[in-house]
Amino acid sequence: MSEIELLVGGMACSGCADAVTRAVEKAAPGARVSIDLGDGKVVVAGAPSRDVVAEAITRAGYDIKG
Ligand SMILES: [Cu+2]
Repeated sequence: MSEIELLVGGMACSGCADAVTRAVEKAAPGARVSIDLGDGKVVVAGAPSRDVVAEAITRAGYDIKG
């Protein structure tokens, strides 16, 4: 399965990264999430679609920048 890469704004600390990870894992069970806080980059493997991931992150309170 291909990787989905998003730029996410508003992640300030590891607590934010955890919240984003949990939100994505809940929306896409079995997905693997890795986050680069410095770049605001979220890489997700194993999610059904970019929309599912983006919606989960938005609902968790963070902005999709790209
Ligand atoms: Cu935080």
